[in-house]
Amino acid sequence: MHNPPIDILLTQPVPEAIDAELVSRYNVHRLYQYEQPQQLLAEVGPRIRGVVTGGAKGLSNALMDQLPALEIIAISGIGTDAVDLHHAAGRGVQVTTTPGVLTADVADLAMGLIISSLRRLGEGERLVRDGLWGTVNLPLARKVSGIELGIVGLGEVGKAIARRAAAFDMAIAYNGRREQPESGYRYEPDLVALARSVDVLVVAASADGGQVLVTAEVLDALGPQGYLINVARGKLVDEQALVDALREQRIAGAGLDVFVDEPNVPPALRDLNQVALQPHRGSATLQTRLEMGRMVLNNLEACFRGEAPPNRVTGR
Ligand code: 8YV
Repeated sequence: MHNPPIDILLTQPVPEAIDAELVSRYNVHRLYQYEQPQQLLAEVGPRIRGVVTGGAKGLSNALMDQLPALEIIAISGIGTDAVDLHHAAGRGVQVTTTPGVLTADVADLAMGLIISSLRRLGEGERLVRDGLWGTVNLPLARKVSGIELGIVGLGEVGKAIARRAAAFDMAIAYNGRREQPESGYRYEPDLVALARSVDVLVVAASADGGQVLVTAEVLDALGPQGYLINVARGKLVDEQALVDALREQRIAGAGLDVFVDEPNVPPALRDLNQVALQPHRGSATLQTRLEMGRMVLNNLEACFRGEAPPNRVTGR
């Protein structure tokens, strides 16, 4: 335990072992346990020196400004789009992430969503669970191996998806801010053209730019035999356009782990059989969340020792 004690705020749960380690070092306040968070913030807000949050959860400017002693926002994740980095820098607050350790998990889930949506695994499971096997015939599915795969964003996660896809004999192309000839994959600078040329489009891009990448035009280019997979951020896709394209069968299906307004998923998406759905589970394995938690601990400790945290995105 630091002396004098250091107060930190958790905006979402962390694995038990990480929570226990945090408790052994700091005064831990769990904001997510309060139905009236302002009650906690009024009491401890002025003392909070560190926040632990998720990539999707982030930290609003309003909440950041209720923490005058804040020194670090330690994100358990890689996305920084839910933190205003400019505002944090203006406050002298360091922001850290947990790069590298969740790449495999997110890529694995992307492959899972590709297989689940093309092979209609959800529909098959529901049919068996509902006791309808033998009375209801499931339509034939879409072959996975050998498809044309388009990756939106060939970052670490995008490259990991490509490596996995190659093992399924997929032909791989990508779109992104810059060409990466060393990758050996086909680069398509125009996202609409990429969508038109592939069977499955996987969104693996950073949302730090803030813009919608997958528009109605991209979805129409993907076409009635095409599938959209998203393991990045819901805000990268025009969600209403996606719902309309699915409903009107202008695309064949989707596999989605992220949504615009989590945890609120549009009923239209939940009702569609040809959509595989997951509640933002990209990095949600015990092994990976423990590794992320250990990186969070290292970032916090470095900051409170007055050193540059190893995974600093911005800061002093
Ligand atoms: C996080 C994420 O792991 O890494 C990110 O940016 O969105 C997630 O996969 C999740 O927010 C838990 O911290």
